[in-house]
Amino acid sequence: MLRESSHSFYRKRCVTLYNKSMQSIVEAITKAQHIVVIQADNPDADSLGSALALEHILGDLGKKVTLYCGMNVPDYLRYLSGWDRVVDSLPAQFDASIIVDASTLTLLEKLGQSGQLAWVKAKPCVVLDHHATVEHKIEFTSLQLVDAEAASTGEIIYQMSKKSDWPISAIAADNLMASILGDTQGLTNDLTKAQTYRTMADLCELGGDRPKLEELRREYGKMPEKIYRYKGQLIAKTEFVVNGKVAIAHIPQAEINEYSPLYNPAPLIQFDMLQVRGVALAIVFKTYDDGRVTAALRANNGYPIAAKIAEQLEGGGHDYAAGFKVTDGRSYEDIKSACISTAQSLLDSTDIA
Ligand SMILES: [Mn+2]
Repeated sequence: MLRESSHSFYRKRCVTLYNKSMQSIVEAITKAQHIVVIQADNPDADSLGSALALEHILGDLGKKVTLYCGMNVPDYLRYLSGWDRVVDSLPAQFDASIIVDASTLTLLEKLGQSGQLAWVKAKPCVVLDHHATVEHKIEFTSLQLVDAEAASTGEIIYQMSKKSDWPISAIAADNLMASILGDTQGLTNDLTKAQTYRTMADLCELGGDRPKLEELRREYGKMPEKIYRYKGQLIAKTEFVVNGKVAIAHIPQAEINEYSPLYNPAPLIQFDMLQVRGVALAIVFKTYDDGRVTAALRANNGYPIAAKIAEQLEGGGHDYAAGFKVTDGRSYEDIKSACISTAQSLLDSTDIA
């Protein structure tokens, strides 16, 4: 009983704080005429969908909106029309900025390198994000709405627009849907809450068209026949080590040259590697003629070991998805053995559970 009421007191306090920060954010946006929407250096469907939705919503409010991202929009996201309006340099003049789907400085490196982060700091800057814990938190602005309960930044934008009576056109609804579907992997992962379905239902009523989005996404994900056959080759040479718990694929420079321009080879097979019975971890290595070795690590549910292995090789990431890049001349064989032995000891301790 006591726990119940102190919890509800805490919730109320959170909601009040949430509404207060939303209010000051809406005020800052209302005052600005030219707004820059900033995506971090790892654009995904949530950040791009959020940015495009804001472009439409704020544009319909009569504002000028510039979309910025320090990295190129990856090919697989180009089914979202408007991606080509994203530029990699800030305009000389703007009134305010909105950073979407990031609250860490680590992911704004490009902006830092270009010296343009100072321009952002000099004007009102809004942060809209849903990542609960981040390193190098943005501290130069207090206009932050970080809601870890939201499945995606698109959901936060939807709530804010609804509370502020901002118009959400059918195309803005499509973009918000894409942002939610991206982070929830099509409403299938545990970020998906009842509220997420409610938001999706509202977006449907506003004209969002999920079947059309899905069709476009699949169309852009299609591979040329040559890549389909290459996938077969990669599957045939996949190694299984540590009693079949670790799957390893290797892509040397010659294959990178031949196939990478057509399709990113790692995502081509990594999901399939994880679908092999008994596999806990899938590693895709790439080796380059200049001696560089990179790796993408993905782990199955129940084996939160990806980042721990990557960290051993000065990389990083999350429990289930991580990566590293070694440039100190160590051989591929050495790096592979180091990964296998770390994986082995981590899996030995995980298997107790
Ligand atoms: Mn996100």
